[in-house]
Amino acid sequence: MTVMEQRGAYRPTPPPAWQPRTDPAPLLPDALPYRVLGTEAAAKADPELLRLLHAQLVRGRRYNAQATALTKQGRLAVYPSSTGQEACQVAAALVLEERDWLFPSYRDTLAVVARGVDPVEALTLLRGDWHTGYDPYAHRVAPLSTPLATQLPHAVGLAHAARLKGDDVVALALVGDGGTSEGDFHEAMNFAAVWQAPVVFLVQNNGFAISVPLDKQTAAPSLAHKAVGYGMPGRLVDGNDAAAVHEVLGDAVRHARAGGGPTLIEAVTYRMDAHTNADDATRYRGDAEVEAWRDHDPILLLERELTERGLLDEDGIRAARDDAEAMAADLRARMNQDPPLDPMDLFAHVYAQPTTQLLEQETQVQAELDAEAAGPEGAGR
Ligand SMILES: Cc1ncc(C[n+]2csc(CCOP(=O)(O)OP(=O)(O)O)c2C)c(N)n1
Repeated sequence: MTVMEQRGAYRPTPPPAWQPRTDPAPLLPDALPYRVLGTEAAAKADPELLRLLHAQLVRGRRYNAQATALTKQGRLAVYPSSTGQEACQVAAALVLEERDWLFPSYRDTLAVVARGVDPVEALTLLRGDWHTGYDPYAHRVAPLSTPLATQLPHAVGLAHAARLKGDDVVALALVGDGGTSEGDFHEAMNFAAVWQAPVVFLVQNNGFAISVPLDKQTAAPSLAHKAVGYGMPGRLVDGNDAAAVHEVLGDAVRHARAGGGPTLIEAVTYRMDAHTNADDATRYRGDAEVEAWRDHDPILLLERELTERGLLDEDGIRAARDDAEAMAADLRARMNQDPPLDPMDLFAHVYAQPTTQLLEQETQVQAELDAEAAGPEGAGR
């Protein structure tokens, strides 16, 4: 038979033994972000939880405002505000058990504080005083990560290790929309799904990676859809609806704890302030866009639900604001004190076994400090 005759006889058949490995349908996110507030689902929400969320949102908003003010007074080097994203921040902290771990990015100071870290300690890194600034083990909160998405593989590693050891621990990792374009995001997703690690990824899609809008960042139908390619469920939630974020995160944490593996959640929200106090957001977005989000403010949505259902009155709102003011006053007072700093601390906790170069630098800095302490007389000797 000639080659041409063979070709004529060829009938395409599927590759042997091929079949879909997983049915993708159950992994797909809903078409629209899941909502609770203002819908029938709100009737099922626990009133106590809603009131707690409200108090924490009000506190969180005040914390963001105070920290931003501290940058203007030169007390903080930089602050990436999460104003507008408080529902994600607070829900992330509240869904975790004490034994669980939170892996935040630089934007997530509020989640760190809501988890119980001292508000001043949570700002130490941003003040430029100290690595991390708090003890990660005390509240099981990893350091605020400035390199994008590097916290994600760390979260997967911790979750996987906990599972191997038989510890009933879940890791929750926070990342921005821009962070999902990083290689670390891919590696974390893949390992998490292959190992079925007890980890939950919360993407706060706040619209921008500094000045880069989402549509210049990804061609995916939604960030939640990215989950399907890795073989884990993707969920899409209204990130300004605190009750919805709390519910979706809670489901994912329980799923992970029960051995069901990871979930990727995209919370659709908006960064109301500039990227940081050092950024001018008017250069890349218009007022109309920002104004449209004011009607979908997380505190507004929750207050409306609570007051319409008679679960919160003026006194309750005032109490939440008073509590937030007291927290802000304390933060202001303590941040205005100059902490005693030892420059030699810079060299501590960098490596378990310091490198030769680090030891050389340490000796050099110590010598400079000694010369300074000795004054002009000692300097020449
Ligand atoms: C690996 C890495 N690349 C670049 C940067 C510079 N950088 C800091 S913030 C940022 C944008 C991140 O946007 P997104 O992930 O959406 O988070 P958001 O700031 O909106 O919370 C970039 C590119 C960085 N910190 N780390």
